[in-house]
Amino acid sequence: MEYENVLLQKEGKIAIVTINRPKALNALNSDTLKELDKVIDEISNDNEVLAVILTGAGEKAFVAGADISQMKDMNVLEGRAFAMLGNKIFRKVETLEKPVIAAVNGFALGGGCELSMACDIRIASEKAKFGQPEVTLGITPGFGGTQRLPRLVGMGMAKELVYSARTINAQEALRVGLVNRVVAPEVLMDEVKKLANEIASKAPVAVKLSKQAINRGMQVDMDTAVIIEAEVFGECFSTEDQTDAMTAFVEKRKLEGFKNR
Ligand code: DAK
Repeated sequence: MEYENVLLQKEGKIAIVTINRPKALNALNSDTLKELDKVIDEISNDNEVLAVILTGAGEKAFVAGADISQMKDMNVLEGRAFAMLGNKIFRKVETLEKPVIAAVNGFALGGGCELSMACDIRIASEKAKFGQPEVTLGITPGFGGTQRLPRLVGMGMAKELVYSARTINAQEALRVGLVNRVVAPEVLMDEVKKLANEIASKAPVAVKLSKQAINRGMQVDMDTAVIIEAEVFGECFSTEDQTDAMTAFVEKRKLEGFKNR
């Protein structure tokens, strides 16, 4: 399918999704969110894709936030509808049955920082900048910032960042645990593709179920969490991949590849 504000490319087992409004620093308006929704559905239904990379077009921005010029004149109902739309899509990214890596190439502010946090892993270029500037605009973070940021960096740091609206650079984001790694801008996509391919070479069902177990387990108490882990662990034994991989190990031979999706 053709999209205007979002690019979808496939490279082998990897899908690369690029938010493509570089003139507006890839700000998320409703049209872009709706396209992103469709792109995620397309990827979800594509059995060939085993890992996803999400990035922003151009040199400057990952996503500089929700589109302020569109939000400016929203009334209460429109604001709520916009928040519901964004939240639905970000949750879709978070629960997609394939790992999603954010390649943060520049500004990740407001809704952009929130979009990166809905991804499983964040790799930042040295030029990346993160922040939740909403309170400078008279609003609270609306796409999960008050919820995912404290889960990632802890409540104290999240409160400091949200209340002060301060923008932090990639090294500080690394220090507080917002990103996994910081790399030079010119190698960002290569590094992210390397990681995506590494993940895509593993048993897809086991990766998918690991994501599910981590996501579900983080929302509940430890007693419930270990039951979730046992459930998904058990499910792995319904796959040929588990039998094939363990047999190959015992027979001291290399497995040719995984079959199950
Ligand atoms: N929205 C719309 N346009 C944006 C934009 C944004 N978020 N960010 C940048 N642009 C546009 C600029 O208006 C400019 O357009 P032209 O003037 O060229 O037409 C173009 O991108 C280039 O930007 P600048 O000229 O400003 O570039 P600079 O290098 O000087 O500055 C900057 C870069 C990232 C520091 C600056 O653009 C900036 O401060 N941008 C705004 C960043 C920001 O505040 N982002 C957070 C937005 S608030 C909710 C749902 C969602 C949200 C909240 C509530 N509910 C419904 C409850 C989420 C909110 C947000 O994300």
